[in-house]
Amino acid sequence: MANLTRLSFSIEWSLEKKLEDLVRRAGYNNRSEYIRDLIRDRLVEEEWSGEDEAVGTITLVYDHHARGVAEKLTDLQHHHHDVVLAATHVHLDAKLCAEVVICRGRPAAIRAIADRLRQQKGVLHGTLSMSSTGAHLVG
Ligand code: NI
Repeated sequence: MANLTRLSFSIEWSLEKKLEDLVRRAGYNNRSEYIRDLIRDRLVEEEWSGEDEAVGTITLVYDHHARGVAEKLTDLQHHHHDVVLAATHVHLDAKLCAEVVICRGRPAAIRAIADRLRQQKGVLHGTLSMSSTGAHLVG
């Protein structure tokens, strides 16, 4: 890996034990890798809490027998076609469906779409996972 620098810092002994547990449980080979990823996670958080563009994945589980729910979810996605990039539908069983909606845009816009989708009657569960477009993570 290019451009590595070696850091030295102090933490409480008890905190170091917890760090070792976290590194081991997460399956990392060493602390450096783990801490690098922690920093990247934090940078991603900072990025999508601002005005920058983000990538968001909305996962919905719904009962397609609920009156009009499938049409309503599709209508909402068409209404926000500038932010919604793609959607994948999975028939989980005879009654339940999962839909994964991938978005790209301002974090506030993605959050608003996720909220509208999961508020619909018939939607049993909805999650939003936000990530970076990666622009600030390279170089
Ligand atoms: Ni279905």
